[in-house]
Amino acid sequence: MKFIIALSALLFASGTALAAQTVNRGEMVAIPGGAFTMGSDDGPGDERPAHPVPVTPFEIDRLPVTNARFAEFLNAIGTRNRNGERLFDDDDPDARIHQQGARWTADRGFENHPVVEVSWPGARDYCAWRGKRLPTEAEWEKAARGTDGRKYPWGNTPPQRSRAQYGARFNDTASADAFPSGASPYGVLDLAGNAWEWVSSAYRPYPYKADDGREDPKAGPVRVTRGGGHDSPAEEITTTQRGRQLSRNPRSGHHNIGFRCAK
Ligand SMILES: [Ca+2]
Ligand SMILES: [Ca+2]
Repeated sequence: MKFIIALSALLFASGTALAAQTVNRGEMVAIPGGAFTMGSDDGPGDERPAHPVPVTPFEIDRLPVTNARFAEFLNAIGTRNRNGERLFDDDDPDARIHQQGARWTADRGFENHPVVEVSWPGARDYCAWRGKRLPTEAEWEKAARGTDGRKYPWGNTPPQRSRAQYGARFNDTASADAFPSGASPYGVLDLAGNAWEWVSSAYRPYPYKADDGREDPKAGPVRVTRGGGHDSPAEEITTTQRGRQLSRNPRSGHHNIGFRCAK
């Protein structure tokens, strides 16, 4: 009897701990400051070497920006900004937001999928419109892997389809909130797979240095994308992958690139 009481107390306690981890349903997640291990020693050349990088505390969106959320921006701002930069490839057959009458509306069934076909200026302007900004490459990676150098947001076990959308057909995106078991140590979702994610950083060799010009908004032209997409193979959805094989002209949108915001 004593054993049963002790066991149920234990189960209750672990259930409570689990609830505390998953109960935070806020839009943004606070990531503590401090150094973390960025890059890897055994991945592609552009991920090397693994090196400590400090970050200051920041918040990041729990989920990637969805088609429904981006439609609100298109209704307020349009598909080009004041400088004439193209924000969204509305004429691309891979876009999942269309005009119904005068209103931009997410395609039925795709409301909660990550938005794609947004250019890098479109991602930057969207975040500013929400009072946020794009995460840096270092911030994205810390939000994804924490401080223990893990290979995937959930740990080091190889990807399974229950944790992320990858290895799927062209344009076969999933709901942004479909993979709770793919959460990072901080509870950030859908980092691996589904849509690659624009970050603020220009694509430059490591070591990552925030003050060497790569965070200059005019630097570039090529920007880093992170996390891998729905049509990526398993080896591309690591926390360290920098999207080197990907076509990612920042002035255009792409069928497998979305983004999320930080502040
Ligand atoms: Ca992603
Ligand atoms: Ca396009």
